[in-house]
Amino acid sequence: MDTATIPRLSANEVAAYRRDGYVIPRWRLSAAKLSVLRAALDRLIADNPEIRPEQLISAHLKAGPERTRGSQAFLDFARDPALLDVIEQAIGPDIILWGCQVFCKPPKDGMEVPMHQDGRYWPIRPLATCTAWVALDDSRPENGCMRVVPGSHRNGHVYSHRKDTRPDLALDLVLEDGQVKMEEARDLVLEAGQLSLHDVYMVHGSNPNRSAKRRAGVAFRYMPASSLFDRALYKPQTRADGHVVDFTNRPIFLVRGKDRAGNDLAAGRA
Ligand SMILES: O=C(O)CCC(=O)C(=O)O
Repeated sequence: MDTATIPRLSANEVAAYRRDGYVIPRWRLSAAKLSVLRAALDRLIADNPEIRPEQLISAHLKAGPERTRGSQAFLDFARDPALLDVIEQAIGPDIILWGCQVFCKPPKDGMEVPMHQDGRYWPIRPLATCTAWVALDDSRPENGCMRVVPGSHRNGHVYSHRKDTRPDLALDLVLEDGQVKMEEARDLVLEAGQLSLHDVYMVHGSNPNRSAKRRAGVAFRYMPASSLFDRALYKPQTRADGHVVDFTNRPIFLVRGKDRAGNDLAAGRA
């Protein structure tokens, strides 16, 4: 089924997203769309040999403050009207695409993504985002699929995280123990071309990839344009491994509706 014919989320899917903080919708990308994104992934990896493939931040920007030499194909897909219809059901009609990260775990040494809440990292107030995580490879427990704690978003609370700069972690903030029932974590098993949606408060992460199969996904970050992408909240950061995050100068895109919060939509444009 092509994205042009993607049905909107069913009432049950919307209810599951609200209840659990994530959902795997029924639909999937067409083989053609998937192969465009997989080709973009191959180019992205070839063009960015100095960046770990789990840390390809701003993969949709050809050139940006975060060093990645990205691909227009990701930006084009992020604007697909049928995908936006789905996102609209999650966060409403005014939508800003503010991020796009590739998390590609190579075979054998794919990094762990420690359990975390996205909201701990992001300069969005009020805090809100729906991530569409598109599987570019089959994503299973053996190759480090995402793991989620259903319902952990429900009280809209950002739990405490500790800094952990081990080089084999793709992110450096880890949820402190004892706040969320980790024994309730579930694997998000996806075939290439399927996707999951998750809420900014939901606790999630993924194990290292020790298998012989690559596990790649691309995460598109959408916020309601009633929230502010507050560029002054966090200074640009370069981690010890050279991985750069710069919210100050990152371009963001109004992809549907109107900006309602005075967002700076011109910053970072060439
Ligand atoms: O790809 C992964 O394993 C983790 C992705 C993630 O943390 C995210 O999209 O917020």
